[in-house]
Amino acid sequence: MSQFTRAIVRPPASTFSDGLTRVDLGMPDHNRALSQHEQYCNALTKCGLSLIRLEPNADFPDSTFVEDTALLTERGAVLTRPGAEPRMGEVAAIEPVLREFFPDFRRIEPPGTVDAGDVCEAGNHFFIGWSHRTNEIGARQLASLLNEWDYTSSLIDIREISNILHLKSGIAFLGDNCLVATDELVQRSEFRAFELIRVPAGEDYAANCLSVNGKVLIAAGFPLLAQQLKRLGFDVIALEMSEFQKMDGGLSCLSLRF
Ligand code: CIR
Repeated sequence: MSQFTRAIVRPPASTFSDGLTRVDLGMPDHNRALSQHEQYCNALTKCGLSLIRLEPNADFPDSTFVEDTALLTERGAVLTRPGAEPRMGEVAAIEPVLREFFPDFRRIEPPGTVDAGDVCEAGNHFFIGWSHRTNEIGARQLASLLNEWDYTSSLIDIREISNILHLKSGIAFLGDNCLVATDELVQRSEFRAFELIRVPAGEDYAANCLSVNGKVLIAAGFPLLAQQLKRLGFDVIALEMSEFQKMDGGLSCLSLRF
């Protein structure tokens, strides 16, 4: 599992509530979102990361979900091409930052689309979700870039799973061959080689947890999964995520770690 030293974050802009969402949980409160974002930043700092804090970008309501715009690995970085038209411009806004830290970054080219929320790193293997955002062409482009860097990958078709936006809305890799997965994903043969932690019924949103330098960030309000992880010896930090959940986003989406 990668050790991280830095993370790129961008607070939710004033236009946050104009972003895309498929869930029906009401309008997010901007001030509450800002405060939840700040707590998230504090948690990353507690995990030993120094933060690269970008300015809020009101032109792109979903731009706080920085994870979708790039895939950062120890061997190289890829600028993605988000699958939702209103989000495509976010990559131009992240490109200068990426260039600073990964001068030789690669790109997903049209007509490929990839949201990096669909990409789950599991050691030297990457699971790439084929979703309604990441298309097959984009997924295969990414697989071939990863292959150049001696990573393996597999494509996971999640188009029929209606309650998740991205692959990582339903799975998370916690290191040590351990994968958290929702009911729909836990039985998939692609994950057979892993020790699987099944997300308890009613707690699917918590599947998008985030392992950072030996700690696991998890959304607050999902006690069963939190207890299960603690019992297994994980050092859990619970964070309020209600306002981001309203906009279909989870913990991993709020940062780019490297
Ligand atoms: C969207 O629909 O694109 C945003 N409202 C949420 C993106 C969440 N990103 C992620 O799960 N990686």
